[in-house]
Amino acid sequence: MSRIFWIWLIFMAGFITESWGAKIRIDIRDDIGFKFCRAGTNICPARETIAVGDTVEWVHIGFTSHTTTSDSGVTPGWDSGLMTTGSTFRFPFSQTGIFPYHCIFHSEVQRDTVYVQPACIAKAGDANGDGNILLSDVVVVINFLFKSGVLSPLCRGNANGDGSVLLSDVVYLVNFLFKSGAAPVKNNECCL
Ligand SMILES: [Ca+2]
Ligand SMILES: [Ca+2]
Repeated sequence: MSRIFWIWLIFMAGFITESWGAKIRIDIRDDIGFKFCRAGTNICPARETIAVGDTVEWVHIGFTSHTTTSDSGVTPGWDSGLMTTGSTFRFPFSQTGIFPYHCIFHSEVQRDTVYVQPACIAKAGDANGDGNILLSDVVVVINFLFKSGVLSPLCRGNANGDGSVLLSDVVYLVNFLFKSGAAPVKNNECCL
């Protein structure tokens, strides 16, 4: 393999890592009180719900000094340090969870929370990952349960959304396919 190919591959890998997830902007304001707001709106606090891998970018569009600082005990945490008009701070969220934060100068009133959900990478019930829910998916779940077959991610087989993959999911899928039963329930990263 040529050296140029490897350099290209490493470059592309870096590019893909860099572009993983969306960027969500939150405005830091003090014109309507000390607040964190959804970008370009008066929805404050922003209370943004994002997916794992997304990055929040705080943009200071106020006049006085602020920070975006995770509450004590929040892991992984962040602290922008002092921000002034026009400055920005980015933090990538790599774990699911609830992340409360505040401005250290106005912590009584300037508070917000980022809610991080699993990234959607699969579809519940589509056990073989081909995009459709068919009898072949039932077979995959049966193989997983009784023949050490592979099911990845596990939520693909959790058709009834109760948190585990059991025979009841096979029954659920069969009912969906042949008896007009309810559709598989979105769960965890199977939320497509
Ligand atoms: Ca399928
Ligand atoms: Ca289940």
